[in-house]
Amino acid sequence: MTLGTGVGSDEAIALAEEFGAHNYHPLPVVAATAEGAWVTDPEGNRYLDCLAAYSAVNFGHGHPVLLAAARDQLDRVTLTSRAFHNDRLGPFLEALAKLARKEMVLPMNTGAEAVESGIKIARAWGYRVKGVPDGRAKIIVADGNFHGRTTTIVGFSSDPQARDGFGPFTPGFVSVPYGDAAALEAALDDDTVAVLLEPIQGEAGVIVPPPGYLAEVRRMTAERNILFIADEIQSGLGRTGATFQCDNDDVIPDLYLLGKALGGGILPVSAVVGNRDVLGVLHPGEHGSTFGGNPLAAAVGLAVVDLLETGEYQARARDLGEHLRERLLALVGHGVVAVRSVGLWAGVDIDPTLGSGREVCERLMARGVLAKDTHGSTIRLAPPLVVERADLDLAVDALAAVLDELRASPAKH
Ligand code: IF1
Repeated sequence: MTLGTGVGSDEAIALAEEFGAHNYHPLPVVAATAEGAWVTDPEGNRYLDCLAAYSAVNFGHGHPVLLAAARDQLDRVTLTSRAFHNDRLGPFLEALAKLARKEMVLPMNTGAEAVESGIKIARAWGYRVKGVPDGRAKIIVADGNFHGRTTTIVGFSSDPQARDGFGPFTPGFVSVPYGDAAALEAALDDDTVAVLLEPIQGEAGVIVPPPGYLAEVRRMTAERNILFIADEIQSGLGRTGATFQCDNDDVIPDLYLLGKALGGGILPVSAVVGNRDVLGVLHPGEHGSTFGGNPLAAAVGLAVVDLLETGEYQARARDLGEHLRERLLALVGHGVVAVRSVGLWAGVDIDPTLGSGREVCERLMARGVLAKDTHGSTIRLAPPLVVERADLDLAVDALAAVLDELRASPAKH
């Protein structure tokens, strides 16, 4: 028996397998409906979502306020392109700029587009404001970065799986060890226009830099008239217990790159947020996007900003994140090697002799919990910020049970 009008799980998987490019290896679970932190498959089985679409579903599946904003706008106007104005974009841009304590917003769609836009803006600013000779702009990035999947972005990735086979790549990027302020400072020179960093590296395994690192990056870039660009596409919008992860370090970057949760888990919405002295370098016709700033995205984005202005989701991430951290730390020595967490975002290193992250996630799925491995034996836990405390306990209890299972009989690698 299947719910609604979708196909059953087996058919859904078979069709995706036959007709879809194999650029993913999904867990064998099929979402048919979802609400809050829970996903239901076509046969009615329920799973606790501890991935939240890599932090794009911070406000939970089917948030009533966000759905209402989307439903209302669907009956008004959804897309005209930026060749004309619409009555939703201005209020969204104003609200987002104020949330970030900045002056201007460039609205885009996906995270990678925001990153690419940030790169173009930094280069244009370097040539037109800083005075770097044309073609010489250099951007410093960090080893272990993940900023998206375009050929320019994977070109400065240190992950062979992300970059091999996709060259030739865009020049003008230098990668330094993440968290090493001295190495970063040594890489800065007169042609450096920006430093692009994730305040916490997500795909690398929720890697939290040493205390003071971001403040050091802010100091050295400000001293040298270099832009500090914070990629908060995954770390931002409540996930780490603050509006932006940079807030937790009392750091204000020149540009915030935002995405994922900005679209409320409904549609792609991303943005570059900064001040006029940087974003003002763009002139009409120099950059754009068919869907960027469309009225449907703006209506949902404004509703997301309104939710963030309450501070409720940031507080939940802080308070519940403390509980999650305590529970996970109790597993260290019982199959867990290390835990890194800020707010409701945790990287958990499993003892590799017990099994891979994938193996652990497959067994969690069998216990009704959905999570995603990053690399090797690290799993990432990032439930929607609306998750209940009891559900967090359910997830950690399931992880403990899986680890007990594996310790009793380690998975065959
Ligand atoms: C996939 C990873 C996470 C991001 C940061 C920019 C982007 C992302 C910090 C690009 C996107 C997504 C992409 C998705 C899986 C997921 C991911 F595993 F790929 F690395 F979250 F860690 N900056 N991350 O995390 O945003 O263009 O996707 O909207 O590509 O498999 P996007």
